[in-house]
Amino acid sequence: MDARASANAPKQEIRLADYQPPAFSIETIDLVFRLEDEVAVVEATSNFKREGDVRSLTLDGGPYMSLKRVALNGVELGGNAYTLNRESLSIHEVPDAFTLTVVTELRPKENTRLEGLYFSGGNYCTQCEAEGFRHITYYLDRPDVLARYNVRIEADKAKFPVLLSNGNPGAMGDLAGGRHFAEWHDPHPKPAYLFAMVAGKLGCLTDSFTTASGKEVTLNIYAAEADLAKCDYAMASLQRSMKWDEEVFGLEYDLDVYNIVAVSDFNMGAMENKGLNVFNTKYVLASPATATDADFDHVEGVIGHEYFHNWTGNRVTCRDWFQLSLKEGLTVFRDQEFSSDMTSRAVKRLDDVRTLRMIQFPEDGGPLAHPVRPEKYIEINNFYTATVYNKGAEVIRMMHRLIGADAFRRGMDLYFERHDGQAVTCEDFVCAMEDASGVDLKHFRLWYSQAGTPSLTIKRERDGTDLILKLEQQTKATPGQGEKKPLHMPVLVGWLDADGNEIQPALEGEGVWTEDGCLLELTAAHQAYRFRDVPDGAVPSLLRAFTAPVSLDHDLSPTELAFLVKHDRDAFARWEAAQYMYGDFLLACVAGKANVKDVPSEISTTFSHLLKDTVTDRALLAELLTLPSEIAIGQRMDVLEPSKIFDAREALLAGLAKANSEALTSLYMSLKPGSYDLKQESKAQRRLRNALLRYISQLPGADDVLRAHLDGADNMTDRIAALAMIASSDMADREAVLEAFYTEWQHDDLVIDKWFAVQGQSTRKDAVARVLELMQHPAFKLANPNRLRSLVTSFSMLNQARFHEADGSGYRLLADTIARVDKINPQTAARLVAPLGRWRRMGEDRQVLMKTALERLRAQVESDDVRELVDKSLG
Ligand code: B3K
Ligand code: ZN
Repeated sequence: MDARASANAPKQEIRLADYQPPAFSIETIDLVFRLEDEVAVVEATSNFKREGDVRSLTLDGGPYMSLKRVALNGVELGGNAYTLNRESLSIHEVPDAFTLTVVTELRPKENTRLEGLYFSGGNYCTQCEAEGFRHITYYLDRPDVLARYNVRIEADKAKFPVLLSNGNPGAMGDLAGGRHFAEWHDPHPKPAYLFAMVAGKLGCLTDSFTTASGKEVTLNIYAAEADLAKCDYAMASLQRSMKWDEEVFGLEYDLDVYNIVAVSDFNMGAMENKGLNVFNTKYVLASPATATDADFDHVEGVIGHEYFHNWTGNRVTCRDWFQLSLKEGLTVFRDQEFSSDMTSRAVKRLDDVRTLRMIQFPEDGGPLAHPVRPEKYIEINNFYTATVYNKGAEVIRMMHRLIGADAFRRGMDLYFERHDGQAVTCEDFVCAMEDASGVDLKHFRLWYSQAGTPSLTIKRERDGTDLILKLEQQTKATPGQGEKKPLHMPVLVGWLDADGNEIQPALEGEGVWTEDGCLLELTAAHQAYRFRDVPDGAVPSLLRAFTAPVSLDHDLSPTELAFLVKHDRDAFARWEAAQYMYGDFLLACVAGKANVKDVPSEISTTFSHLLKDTVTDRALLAELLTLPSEIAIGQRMDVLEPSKIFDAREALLAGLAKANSEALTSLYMSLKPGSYDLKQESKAQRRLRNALLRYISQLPGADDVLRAHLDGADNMTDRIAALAMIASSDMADREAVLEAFYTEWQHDDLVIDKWFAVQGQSTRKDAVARVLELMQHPAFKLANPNRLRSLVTSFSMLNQARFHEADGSGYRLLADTIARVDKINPQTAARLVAPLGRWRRMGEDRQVLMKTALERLRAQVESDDVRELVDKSLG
């Protein structure tokens, strides 16, 4: 009974409009896993109840498992009682209520897709979201079928001493032949995508957390024995997350134990399986010697994210996968808030906005654009996107801003009161917010269904003593959505008088002054706001805190931008003003309208002023001194010219370095690190010192400074900052330095990932050849997603100048790699496609080269995952 042989027809498109509730419900499922050397036998016994008007039961399945047995109410079914296809098993006639036993056989060691049950580093683990469970057994693999799970795992005791599944532990004991078993019971009904099972030889770090209501929860982090020393930060982050969710949202943990397992082969960051999170090692393991400050922050953020899913995702889940942002947008919002409270709110906000602009804006402006709640898909795994996650979080953030923090909390309470234990829709969430706040969000809902980044233009008009802000919004057509409507968005603005003091001129019209500024609610395509008695020389601070995910255009002059960089009390707006100030000049240089050697006085004065600033938080200062990324600059151009952008940016960097060499060097010297710790101030100091190093790397004698920075470092943040600059430099012993780094760290996968990444991002002219050469390196593993991304994604997403090499070699490299990875791991291959799809943004020559690469790839594609994205990219 092997379904593998049947035809492999491309998957059909699935539409939100076609949603039908399930025809059967499942009360409980008992799963027995018998893990052998080469195979895993899975016996699944479920209690079904008919809910709809159908006679037959159709279960989801997949081509990689063999069906061994089917029994209904204990009676084995013959082949004529069911139909087995590549992707389903249909039992022809079933009673209203019955028990079905399905036995399947799997080959986890052959599973390189890392979906379903697979083997990583000698351990068995699972990944079921979105549709991995159907590769373990035939089942109703959809998020609106919630069942209670009882799991029994049997395996060799010496090879797999640790046996884990969801929920609370039950019986365990020895079996004949050196084997043992463990049972797990999850009292909370859940969809199959939240199922998890792990069997392995793992070390364990144990601690505990006492909930607000006094229940003690055991916390375990499982990892390879040698990595246990690197799990402390993850454990502390978990405890902080649990406390934060109680304090901020009144949400407590609901099982006796919370288990986390770190595995090194993982498609994504981590997975929120009920009571048993499976994590990519990248987001668990961290030590000062091996992890950067950013890594520590990511560990805290992802640990928090998965923990917060326990309520937003697990207790209340999604009705169907179109509602993915219901859990992901909301949980990203929650993890962002958590990190803001743990670190610096101001810097966290600009980091998040930068990510949004680097990844989501290009997605929204290209062939893969889709709404936060998509309307159709072929492969759901292709929709775990920055739009669903990050723009989804911005949508939640806008609601939070529009109804206010207190009403938002009441809305969350109401949401859980209404929907605990249910599978619901984005609409249900918005309704709870509406009902709790009394605010009408009818128009606001459009953010869920309309794709594309709106452009917002704000212009000023003087009228006597009044100042009118004229707002205009517009969203360009996206694939399949020609007509766009104006959106309902919060726009926070402030006013500064000529001395830089915050003023609050009276507003005539819709809007209200709050602590942070004046909150305008834009709902129409054009809207004007009249501010009374605005003194001469006053400057508006626009879109403070980035209250809406839009691309902003305004009429602020370079002098006004420089003024805002100096005086605005809104950290985000200060940074934004700096970005515009540098960016406007760089764009003029690229367009040939300015000479990069003639740095405008606003920029040079502001830059040297910042170098003397002793008040501003150092992490923010680092960001104010950093030029906008090539991607950010490119987004403001109609036709992208990567090499011109790169050259202009490098030249401005060098120019600023030269003009401020003394100030840069003395500030750098004054920031000599003390003994290493992870306090906010210390992290901020490293961030500033490394930002300065980037300028200093342009000065004569830089080689010695870079080498000293690297050799003198007692932490990975400083080490990798220097190594990245060395990898892009012409330093004579560059190769020797890189080689020595490799030799020193070759035992540590996550550090070697960084070693690949800095070379993937090297802006040296030989970058493409280098990446190709590194793909032959013994430590490069195409099948390991972390390793693959460290080299190839670093190159294709971040190394703009070299990826867009005029001879098309960067495009060929990427397309060939995708074709190879497609045969191993389609999900991960699909995540590499996006950069090639942006050909419409390029000049004609590059358009041709990119399309040729895509077409070549199209001819080799085997998976639905990659095919869906390549087809959309070709348009
Ligand atoms: N929910 C998982 C993502 C699963 C991805 C499936 N392709 C991680 C997260 O967002 O928390
Ligand atoms: Zn998530």
